[in-house]
Amino acid sequence: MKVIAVSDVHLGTVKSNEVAFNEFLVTLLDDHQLTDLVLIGDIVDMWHRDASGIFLENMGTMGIIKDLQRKINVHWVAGNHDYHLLRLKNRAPHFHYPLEFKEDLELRDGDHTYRFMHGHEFEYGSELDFMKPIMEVYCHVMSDSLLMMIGNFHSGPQTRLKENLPDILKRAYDEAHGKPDQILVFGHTHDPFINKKENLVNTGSWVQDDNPVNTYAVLTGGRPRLFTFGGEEIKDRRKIP
Ligand SMILES: [Mn+2]
Repeated sequence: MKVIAVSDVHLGTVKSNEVAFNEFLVTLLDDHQLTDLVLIGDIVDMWHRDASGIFLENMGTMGIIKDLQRKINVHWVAGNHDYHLLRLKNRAPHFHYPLEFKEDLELRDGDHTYRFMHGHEFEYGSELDFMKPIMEVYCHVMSDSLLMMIGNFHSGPQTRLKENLPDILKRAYDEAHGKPDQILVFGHTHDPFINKKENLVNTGSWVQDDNPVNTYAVLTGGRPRLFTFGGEEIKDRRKIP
């Protein structure tokens, strides 16, 4: 089993590195070891674009994802910016969506479990249930102009989340703690890392100005690795907490 996990492409926003992301997806078609691709949320950004039009605008990306589905398993875990996707599955079986969208996901690899969550859960904490309908509404009513009026939401997570990043990482650590055979993989913060214990992984982002950028995680045999597309492996390990 070889899993590649990626998050926070924010397709539909001006700063999305969609060309590089599409190139990356195409390279996966030639990876004959690869068994699973996990999209961990905020792949499309419905807070900036029309919630249905965004798929018409990104048919190229969706086409490559469909090509990948003929060869490997593709999973899509919803993030806060594409939370509306969870609503689609309620309409089945009358409508046949090309993917099943999930709130979280576990994949078993021998003695190890890989757990995937987008990570807004760790930002919202106890407010999560309160935020769920709000994330749904945001996917429908938000737009670039409205976000600009609100101000704060418009800035990228590396700016916006700076102050609560320690809290987010602490909650992620608590979620992963005491589960020796599990690796927790999340995104949302646009801050890619693997911790020293190698049981907590953040997949980073594909958004301009983030640094490092265009990052993805590879999971094989219960071991995570982090790479920059077209660049180097990120080998340093962060102490969390
Ligand atoms: Mn997010």
